Amino acid sequence: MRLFAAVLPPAVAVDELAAEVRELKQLPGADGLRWTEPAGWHFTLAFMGEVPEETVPGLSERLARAAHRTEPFPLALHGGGRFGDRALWAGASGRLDVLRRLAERADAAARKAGIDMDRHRGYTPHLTLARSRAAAVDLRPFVAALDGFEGGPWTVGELSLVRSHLPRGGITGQRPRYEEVGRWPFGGAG
Ligand code: 2AM
Repeated sequence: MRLFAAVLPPAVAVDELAAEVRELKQLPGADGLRWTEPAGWHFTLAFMGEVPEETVPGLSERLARAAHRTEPFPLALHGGGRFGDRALWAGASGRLDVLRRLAERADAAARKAGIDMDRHRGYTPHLTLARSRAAAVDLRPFVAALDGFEGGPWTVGELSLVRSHLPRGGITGQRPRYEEVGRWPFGGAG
């Protein structure tokens, strides 16, 4: 099954961002983008790709340990950015250092569970809002519009393992469906 570890924002944060995204969708070019659904919004920590069923218990055990070693930390949705003209995303503020450490721990957990992880080129905390369709859309005005966006902070207290169900037959416009298959609380501070 296709899996990734993630931090899921709480409903209040999702609602704030959804209101912001409604504004973004009024901008020229918005129709040329494939927007992600609020119900699936997440900050990816480590993408594992296809993982055999028998690997999941060991992976879960190691992710539980990674979570236990992490202290709860504040995070807020903040501004945005883009990956070239391919993807538009919302960024974060708060303890990005702890988020980054958590991403490293999730990556290490997956490796120790025997999953062949890509060598990552630096971790960019991001929540993907839209991807371009075939024709490139200039994403700069969208990033500029997100510039002043600051959601309310929340305390991240758990790590999630999410399964991605890809759309059948790659039908254009269809999005993957995400299903949380595991969740582990962080350990105490320190
Ligand atoms: P993205 O949002 O930047 O596309 C589920 O696919 C999540 O895993 C997405 O948030 C996606 O990031 C992330 N991811 C990281 N590497 C990936 C890869 N090689 N293929 C698909 N998704 C990947």
